[in-house]
Amino acid sequence: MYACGITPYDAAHLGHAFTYLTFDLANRVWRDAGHDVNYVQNTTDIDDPLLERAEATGVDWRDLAHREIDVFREDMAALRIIPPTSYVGVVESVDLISDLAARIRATGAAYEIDGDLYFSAAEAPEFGGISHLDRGEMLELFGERGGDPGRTDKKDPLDWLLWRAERPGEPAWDSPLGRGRPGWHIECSAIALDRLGPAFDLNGGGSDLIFPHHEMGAAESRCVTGGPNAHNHLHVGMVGLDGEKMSKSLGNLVFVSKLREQGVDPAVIRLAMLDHHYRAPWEWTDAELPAATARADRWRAALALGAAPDAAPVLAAVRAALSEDLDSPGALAAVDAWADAALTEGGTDTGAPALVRATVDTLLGVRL
Ligand code: 5CA
Ligand code: ZN
Repeated sequence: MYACGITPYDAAHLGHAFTYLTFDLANRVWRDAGHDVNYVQNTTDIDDPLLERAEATGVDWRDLAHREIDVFREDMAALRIIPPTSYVGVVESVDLISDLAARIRATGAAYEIDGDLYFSAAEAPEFGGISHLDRGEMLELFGERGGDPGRTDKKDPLDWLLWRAERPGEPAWDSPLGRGRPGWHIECSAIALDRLGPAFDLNGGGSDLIFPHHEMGAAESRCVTGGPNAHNHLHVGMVGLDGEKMSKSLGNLVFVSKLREQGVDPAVIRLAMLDHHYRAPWEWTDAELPAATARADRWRAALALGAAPDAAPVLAAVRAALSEDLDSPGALAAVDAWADAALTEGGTDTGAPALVRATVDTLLGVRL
């Protein structure tokens, strides 16, 4: 599977964490089923927002990226998110990305404007098949999410950049397309194609990436393979704060690293996120941490008992919930029911606490 990784110009917020938690659940379910999971995640270590933040704060863009990548990986480890099989940066992949851009150009689906290479949306069969938006919605989202619908010398406002010719003061690399740097979408289609091949099992990220990112990336991949990039797409609902999507550009952020600094137990942060189903957007509020802390306390008390009700049904219920579209709230409810019964009615199974502990640790990633 492939999950779109961070653009490392700021620390990871709860929205990022929720997206990677969702992929972590998929990873755990597959591993539990005995599969060998090849999980690839990119790092957008060169892009406009990173260069802008580096410029604004007087830091070298490479130093900024390295610093934020380190914090991100510490946060993910604290949240017990199993690392991908490979993290792949864009800077280390420039050759492979420019190679895909050159292959696309060779098919005739791309054209040049002053050294910038554009994918022609008119040359993308099945364009729209992932996002199902009308053209007006596409144009609006394209403008909001890194596209350039206002560039008037393109054939179609929706045509997107594959390769950006060198600009003064911007980093650039030599390539068959001239000196420049990759456009955004092609980094993911090139890295996924290289590491996972065509038609891998699961591609995704947050729902803000459905359009344009995943639609355009899929078109690039289809252009050279003739088929879908992935059999399934997973998009995680946006986590919001105060009525807005939590986003680095809006600045309404709750950082995982800040919560950790404040002494919040990462298992509690994880439990708070698990109480939301990945498909639905939700809001982080001040009620999240107290509720998750109370749940962790109840579970810990039940796990500390010498004997408790039989735990085999808990394991079965957690597996069943997760296999039903990663229903993490349903999985928590199954453990709640067991903990409540253990604490109020007691039980006779001396092995039960250990089995529940292992279930919660392995399948939900919560170590208590
Ligand atoms: N580097 C690109 C993907 S190639 C990117 O979108 N980076 S990011 O840092 O902006 O986001 C990293 C991941 O977190 C993406 O999968 C994105 O969809 C997801 N994400 C961003 N904001 C939120 C949010 N508020 N709620 C849930 N997921 C989010
Ligand atoms: Zn991506």
